[in-house]
Amino acid sequence: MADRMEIAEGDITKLAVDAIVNAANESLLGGGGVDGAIHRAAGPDLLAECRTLGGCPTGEAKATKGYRLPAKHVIHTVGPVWHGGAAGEDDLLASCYRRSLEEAAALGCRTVAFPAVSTGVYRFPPDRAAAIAVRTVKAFLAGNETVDSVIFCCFGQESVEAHQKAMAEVG
Ligand code: AR6
Repeated sequence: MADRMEIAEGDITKLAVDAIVNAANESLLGGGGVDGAIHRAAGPDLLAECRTLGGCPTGEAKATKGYRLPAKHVIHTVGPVWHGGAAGEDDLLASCYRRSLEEAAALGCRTVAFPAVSTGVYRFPPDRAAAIAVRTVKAFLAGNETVDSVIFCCFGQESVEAHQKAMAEVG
């Protein structure tokens, strides 16, 4: 399984994969962080398609095309805001990864890249988030043959180290 999961550092908007995942908010109408970067790189047609989706609940995922991105599709997921860990945050974050992969598989995507959902503006602790991400992706890949490989696209060294640690423990 470890050979189907990989850590990369850098800007997810540059990756020529079948699908990149966006860490969006419930409106799906754009924002800062990776969401802002994806909308800037994809161009205005992405926002136009997002407007037709009617938002997205936390823990869920919805797909659009990639427009000007090198990625064919964008899977928009809404991570939980961190409220201390007793408000269902772990399960909601796991659901983001699982539901995003289900959407990607339904579109026939073989390569999927994730940012570290919820670990920016939404303040989810990076180590805890990385452990959930790696564990959930590993479990999904074990039961799915459409998605071949998943890239954890980390922005900054702290995120890289959190995912390396999680891979060593779980992967
Ligand atoms: N490529 C890869 N990762 C990135 C990039 C990039 N270009 N830019 C930032 N990151 P965040 P959240 C990392 O805040 O915590 C938005 O306004 C970043 O360093 O983007 O889920 C939405 O509209 C961090 O590790 O998402 C929502 O309102 C990770 O991506 C809200 O923020 C996630 O940080 C969602 O907050």
